[in-house]
This record gives sequence, structure tokens and C-alpha cells, in this order.
Amino acid sequence: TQRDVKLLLPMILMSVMMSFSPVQMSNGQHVAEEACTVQILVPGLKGEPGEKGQKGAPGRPGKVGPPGEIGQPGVKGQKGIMGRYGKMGPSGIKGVKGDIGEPGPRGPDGEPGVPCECTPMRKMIGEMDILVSQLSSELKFIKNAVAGIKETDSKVYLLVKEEKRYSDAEAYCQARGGHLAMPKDEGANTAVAGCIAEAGLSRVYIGIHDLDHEGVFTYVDRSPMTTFSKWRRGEPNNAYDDEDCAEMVASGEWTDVACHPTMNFVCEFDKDSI
Ligand SMILES: [Ca+2]
Ligand SMILES: [Ca+2]
Repeated sequence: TQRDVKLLLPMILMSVMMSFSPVQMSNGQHVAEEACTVQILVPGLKGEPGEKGQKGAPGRPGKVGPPGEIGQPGVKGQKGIMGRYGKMGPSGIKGVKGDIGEPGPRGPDGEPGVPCECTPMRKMIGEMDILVSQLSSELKFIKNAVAGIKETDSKVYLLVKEEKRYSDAEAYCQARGGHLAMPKDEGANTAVAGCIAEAGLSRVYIGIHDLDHEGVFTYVDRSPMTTFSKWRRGEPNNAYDDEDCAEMVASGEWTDVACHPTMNFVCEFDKDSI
């Protein structure tokens, strides 16, 4: 170092002065041994620069530097694979009711029912059936009466829509206080004809016959026929020698016919007796 040089320089100078002699200076140590016993160590000349050393081992990592500036955004990446299903969301609002679908196929038959203890019920139902039957019969009679009833000043005429033989028809009317219809004037005849026409029938028995004396027609109450009659042209003709009763057709005309066929008939009742 520089400090060592400063110490060495005086020592060098003293050594030179003490060894000054005519002897060659190139062999100083030999001269000094000869000149005196003082030995002085003198450093050699500066050597040549050494060869360049080999590259050393890498140094330790340095301190972490400050963060750099934000870089440019990267290129958009490719679409990733489908993720897992998310959680179920909340229920939506109830939708509008749809149309009614087609009816489905018929289902299988059900199990047979259990017999009930309903004998009293059956008896009651049976009695009610009888009552309904009676009421239906009466209602039928009333409907027929209302539909088929006609009247004059003195008589009421009732069309009976039950087919009976002549004698049975008269008996039916008598049982109700009347007779088969005995039209004795144009008004009465028109009333009876109206019953037939309105009922949509073609003919009915009326209360005229010649059962007592062939060819002599009387009313069924045995009252004689007077001036009024409504025989159709060519009637009475006693066809097949078997026509002793009379029918009226819808036009109001009369015809002598057999007494045994069954047909509808019209009863008459005196208003005084009703
Ligand atoms: Ca006759
Ligand atoms: Ca006839």
C-alpha cells in the first residue's frame, strides 16, 4: 500500500548510502555482506498483470424491483368448455290455464256394489210408483179432457182417446153421467166435429144406431131422430148387412158402421147435470 511504500523508501535510501562502493550495484546483497552485517529486505519489482480470471459464479438474486407499467390487453382467448349447471332459480309466475284436452279412454268397470238393507225403501218406492202411475193416468185424462172438450149452450162434449167397442163406449159415457154424443142440430154437430179434427183423428163413435129396428136409426137414449141428420152421401147403407152403429168423421158427416170394432168416441153431458 501507499503507507508501506513511505516506510520502505527511507530504508532503501539508507541501504544505498551504506553500501556505496565501487563494486557493481547489480549485486547489492553480496556487496552489503561484504560492506556490513546489516541485512535489509527490499521488495521486488512490480510484476506483470495476471491473466484475466475465469468468470465467477452467478451472484445472489437482487432485490425485487418496483412494479412495471400495466401492459397492453392480451388477445381475446378462445371459448371455454361448458361449465357445470348452476343452482335452481326461484319459481316463476303461474301461467295461464290451458285449453281442455281430449276426453280420455273409458276406465275399467267398478266393483259391484254391496246389497243394502232397503226392503222398507223398496216398499216405499213401489208405493210411490203406484201413486205416480195413478197420477199419470189422471193427468192423461185431464189433458185429454182439456184438449178434447167442446161445449154448446146446453151440452159439453168430451173426446175420449181410448178405443172401445160401441157398447163399451156408451157404458163408459153413462158411468160418468152422460151418453155417446147425440148431435141434434148443426151447432152440436160442429162441436163434436171440432173434437175430432183438433185431436187429429179421422173418426169416432157417436150415439146413433139402428140396433132395435134395422133401418130405423135412433139416438142412443132412444130419442127419435127428427129433422136433423148429417149422413154422408150413400149412407147409411148397412154394408155387409152388418152396420148398425154410427161414426162421425172429421168433416162432421156420419156413416153407419159395424158396432164391434174399437175406436175413439165422444161423450156428451148435460150442463144442468154437471
Ligand atoms: Ca143397420
Ligand atoms: Ca155404411
